[in-house]
Amino acid sequence: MSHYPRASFIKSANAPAGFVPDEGAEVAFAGRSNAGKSSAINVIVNRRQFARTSKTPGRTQLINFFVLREGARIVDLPGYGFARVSEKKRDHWADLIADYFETRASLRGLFLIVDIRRRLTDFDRQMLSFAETVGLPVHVLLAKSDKLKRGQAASALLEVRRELGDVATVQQFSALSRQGEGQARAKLEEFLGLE
Ligand SMILES: Nc1nc2c(ncn2[C@@H]2O[C@H](COP(=O)(O)OP(=O)(O)O)[C@@H](O)[C@H]2O)c(=O)[nH]1
Ligand SMILES: [Mg+2]
Repeated sequence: MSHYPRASFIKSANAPAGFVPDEGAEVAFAGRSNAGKSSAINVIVNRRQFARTSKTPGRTQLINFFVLREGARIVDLPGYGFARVSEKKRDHWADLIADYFETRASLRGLFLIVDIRRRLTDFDRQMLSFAETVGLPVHVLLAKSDKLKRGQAASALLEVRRELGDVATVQQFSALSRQGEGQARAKLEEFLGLE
């Protein structure tokens, strides 16, 4: 059973004119390509194939809007691997994301999905800086925690938590074992003001 039985895709946008009306509350999900963002969204919403998962990095260049419940949305932001993208595309991406963060009154929080094996990348630091500029709270999912031994995963969590300090909260997460599912959903609902 889905936690959000009426959840559905609304639309994609590659420019602010295509954003859905700026009402209610929404939480944005971001992550470097292949970090596990689509898989995390599927687990949190508890629906297979809700946000499409892809083994091909960098395919999704659009901002995707989903409704969870009336007036509560999640927004799947495009991510990429830095090396794979042209400067022109990267500039378009940065403009689009900056525009989104700066203009969205309904934006309540950012979920940043990070591959636990890579720790924070330049992509993640850029997303944290977009959020900080507008005073947006951030929650970091250290995804694919099943890929590390328990002790290594615990060290990664401590390391990233130390680096983030007060900038963001952070937890381990696995779409495979569903570790951290409840904690992630609780944080999402806190950001959205649902209960
Ligand atoms: N072992 C493991 N693999 C994962 C996990 N989450 C995602 N993956 C795999 O990592 C790849 C990228 O996942 P995806 O969700 O499409 O990443 P996205 O590009 O960030 O949306 C896919 O092959 C997934 O099956 C996880 O928690 N554990
Ligand atoms: Mg994806």
